[in-house]
Amino acid sequence: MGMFDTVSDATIKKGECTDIYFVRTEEILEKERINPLVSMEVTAAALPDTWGIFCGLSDVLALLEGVPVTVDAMSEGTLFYPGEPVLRITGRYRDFCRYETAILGFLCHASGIASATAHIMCEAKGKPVFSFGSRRQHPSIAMMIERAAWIGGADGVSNTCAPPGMPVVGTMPHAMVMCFKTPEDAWRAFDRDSPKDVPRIMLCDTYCDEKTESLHAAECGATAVRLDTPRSRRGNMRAIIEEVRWELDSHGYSQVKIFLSGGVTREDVIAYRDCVDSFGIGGAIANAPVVDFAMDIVEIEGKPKAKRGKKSAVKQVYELVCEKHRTLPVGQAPPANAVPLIKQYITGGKIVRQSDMADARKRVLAWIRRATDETKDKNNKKIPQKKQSGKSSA
Ligand code: PCP
Repeated sequence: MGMFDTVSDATIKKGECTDIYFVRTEEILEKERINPLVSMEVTAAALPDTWGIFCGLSDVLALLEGVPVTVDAMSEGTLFYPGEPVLRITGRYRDFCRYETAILGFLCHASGIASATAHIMCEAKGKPVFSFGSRRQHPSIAMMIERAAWIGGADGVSNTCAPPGMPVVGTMPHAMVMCFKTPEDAWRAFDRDSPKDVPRIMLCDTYCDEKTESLHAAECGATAVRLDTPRSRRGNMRAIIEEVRWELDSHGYSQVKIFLSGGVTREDVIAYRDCVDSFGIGGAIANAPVVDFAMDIVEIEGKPKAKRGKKSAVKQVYELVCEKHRTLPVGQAPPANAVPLIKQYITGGKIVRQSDMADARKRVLAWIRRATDETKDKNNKKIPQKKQSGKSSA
């Protein structure tokens, strides 16, 4: 037993963090001398949104390295739709049956966080969003949360245990403000003592009205004010934000930005993206609903076979230029210019391709850009065109 209520890496790697029915299945199949060659695919029958972002493969590769199986998968950061296989394992069933629990756990959780982040980023329309939610989950998985949020397109993360390669950012807690005699003392100390590259974002809701504290913070050198207004005080958050903006502008602080945090949801991002400069989001990222992936046999001894509700045969998913993805059985010719999305990552227990976090993020950022441009185009098309009649209707 470790110090905390967590399962060790070694236990997970041995396949000992599993559902009991897999252990019993292994024993029964062994006694009966049954160990068929199977292909199993991971799919989500439904998603909370129209699309999801595939994430968590790097942990699956670490788990299955050395297990005599072949693993084909979409790259991390790939957009997927319900029903599409995102990962396939081929091997003797008894050799990997006990790993299903951990495999699904890795993929369901990380993909849930990456998907929620990507949807939020699409709605933010270019306004920076930071992942502040590692405190909403067990600390032992903070690295996974921040990695998935980064792959999903977040502009930075707050936990110091984030994997290398992403900005670790933060402002100041209410507790720090309260350790000083006045908020002004706290803001001045923050400005005095913080490294030069730390943005001077001052928390402005500890004791007084946001407008009053924001003006005082601006006088103390704030480059941005963080509004983390408690629920009990949020009569009309938009009115509060607009009032803060108005007063900052009219007192000569138009360069001071507004940073919103505290229970911010995707709906809040849509509601306030026009009047807020950046967002700090905790629960809506870290507590995102998991993707309901399932892992099912689709072939036994090279022959298509599936339970009801699932499509048999090993499949490839293709990206097409002018339509959504298309899923076809492996071996069936794809349409011209179709790009296969499933690649081999493990061959006979050996990792033959690594999953790269930076590449995964690039894929998601390209999609967010595309989705944002498509919305812009749609909105532009909605603007009624003036008739070229030569007459003006004043
Ligand atoms: C925390 C942090 C962010 C919150 C949590 C993000 O606020 O400062 O604003 O998580 P959420 O989106 O799930 O709310 P507090 O709990 O007020 O903590 P502190 O006073 O330390 O800022």
